[in-house]
Amino acid sequence: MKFNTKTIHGKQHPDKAYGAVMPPIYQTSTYAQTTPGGHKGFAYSRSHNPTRHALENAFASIENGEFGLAFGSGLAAIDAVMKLLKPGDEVISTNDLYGGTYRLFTSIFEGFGIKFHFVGMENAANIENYINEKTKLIWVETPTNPMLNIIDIKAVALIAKKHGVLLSVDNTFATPYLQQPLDLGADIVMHSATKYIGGHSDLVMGALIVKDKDLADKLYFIQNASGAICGPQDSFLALRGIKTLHVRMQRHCENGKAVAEYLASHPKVESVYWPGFKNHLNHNIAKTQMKDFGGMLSFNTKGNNYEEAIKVVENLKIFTLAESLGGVESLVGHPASMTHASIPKAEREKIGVVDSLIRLSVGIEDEEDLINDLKQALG
Ligand code: P1T
Repeated sequence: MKFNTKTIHGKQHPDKAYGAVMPPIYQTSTYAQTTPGGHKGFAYSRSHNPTRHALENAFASIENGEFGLAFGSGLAAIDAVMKLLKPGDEVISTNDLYGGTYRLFTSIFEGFGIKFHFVGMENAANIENYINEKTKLIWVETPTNPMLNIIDIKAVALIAKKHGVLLSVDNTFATPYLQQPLDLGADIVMHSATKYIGGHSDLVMGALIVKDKDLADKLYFIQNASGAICGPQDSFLALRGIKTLHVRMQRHCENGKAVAEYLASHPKVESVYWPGFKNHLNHNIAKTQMKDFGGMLSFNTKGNNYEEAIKVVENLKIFTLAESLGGVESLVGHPASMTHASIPKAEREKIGVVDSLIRLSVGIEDEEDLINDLKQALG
């Protein structure tokens, strides 16, 4: 089965009870047993729920994995991965990543004795400088949030394998429509399904997908033991979102390209960060590992002026000023004060998240309307 067909049919079957084509929302916490342990595979909804189960199968299918796990948020999914570790273990992470992931690593897991190295991975070989016998996990976000850096997943996977270290890839920005990290050698794929997977800004959810049974068992144990699952209603919405992922992504990519090119040609714009540009540092890697370049981009106005940036984000009318990304509607964000505010200023400025940076999640509206909106806001 090819990707577009998988989004609709992958590991999906009509419901056993009445043949419903979409799995019903099994809004139940528990299931009748005929004798202790005598149930139909579902005992309690933290452990298993049929609607969530259908979604978890869809996650596995679209990422070319064997096992999918759904969580109450992207951060809950990351939290589960970190619980594979023990005090004293070390993690090597991309230095440009979602502010909430950075906060979880530094404010929660550092306190539990796990050490994090935040490293520029645009040249994958740099990772080797930080590997030692305590290294247990490499955490990669690509494209990165918000600088749209590209990391060579295949090259990082070779390093991870060589040293017997797990590789987890946050695939939120790309989605499996653009890249499938398990096929490139990653052990775990993670999603904030809140974003493109859900696609309609109406749910908060996380996902993990793996191929290996032992790893799946460990993560399932954590999912059930810690309990950060998502509910059946949200599972239904995410499953519905997946069925149109490929058509939405195609339009996000087309509009992303049009907006990136418009901004790059605008006299008031200083720099545009988008992996589709030939002069993007890892454009050639993006071209090889991704099908297209996505709908996310960031930019600075001339003079890198904070007040100017705030004026632009306030003036936009179709782009809504809001946290999050990946929905059908275009959003604009100011990373320094919003999504990345939990990263200390000195740290975020080292990687380009300056006070004048503006991030766009380009939606699937008409391209001309989006460009006209940017024109009036910059004017
Ligand atoms: O918000 P949540 O579903 O918990 O997902 C966290 C997360 C993880 N990874 C990436 C790459 C993300 O972008 C996010 C969430 N990001 C935003 C809310 C944002 O506006 O960037």
